[in-house]
Amino acid sequence: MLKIYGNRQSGNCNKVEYTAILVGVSYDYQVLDFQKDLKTQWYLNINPVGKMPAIDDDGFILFESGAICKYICDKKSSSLYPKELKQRALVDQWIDFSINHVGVSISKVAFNRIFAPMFGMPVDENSLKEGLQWLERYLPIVDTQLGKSIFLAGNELSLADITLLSVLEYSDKAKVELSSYKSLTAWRNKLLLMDFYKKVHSA
Ligand SMILES: N[C@@H](CCC(=O)N[C@@H](CS)C(=O)NCC(=O)O)C(=O)O
Repeated sequence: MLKIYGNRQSGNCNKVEYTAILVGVSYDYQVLDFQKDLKTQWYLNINPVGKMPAIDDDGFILFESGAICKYICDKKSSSLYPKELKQRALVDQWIDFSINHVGVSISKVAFNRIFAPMFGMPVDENSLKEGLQWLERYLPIVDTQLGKSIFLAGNELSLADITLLSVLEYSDKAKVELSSYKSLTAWRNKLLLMDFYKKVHSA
């Protein structure tokens, strides 16, 4: 059976679990402790980077959440990651944009507003400001797109939506104001009510 190594405090780990639920694959979830497990030899043998998530699919080991999600979708021939060339390219475009632009910006804000204070580390005001400025540039792009189609890469739910949703996982705690982005907020509220999301967040 597919084994997922992760922790439900992590957006990247949740993205993998959302995908597993949506494609209908059975899995065994091994909860990892951020402090105790990641740099142990047994886990470094699974993911030499010492980060989560990772999977073990009957001996096939994989790390990097994006690669894992695509593997799970393709294994189940799921339309969540479409096969058709151009539709897949659009899904990949929004996955990459969500991670490399929205995600990187939110990480700067989340680090300085949540994790630095939590771990007694200095807050980098410049990095925080930069993250917020970048979000002002990038969030309107997804908001506009979600005003044109029901989901991010068209009118079907795809891995692009799951990726953006997981990138936004810390937005509330990091006090990133999304309410002015009407289409994005309506899209997110719809996903938050779906069974896959509720299942992970009630586990
Ligand atoms: N690019 C990696 C990022 C993995 C990552 O940064 N994981 C975080 C949790 S979201 C982690 O394990 N952090 C603990 C650490 O760096 O010690 C992926 O998408 O899987």
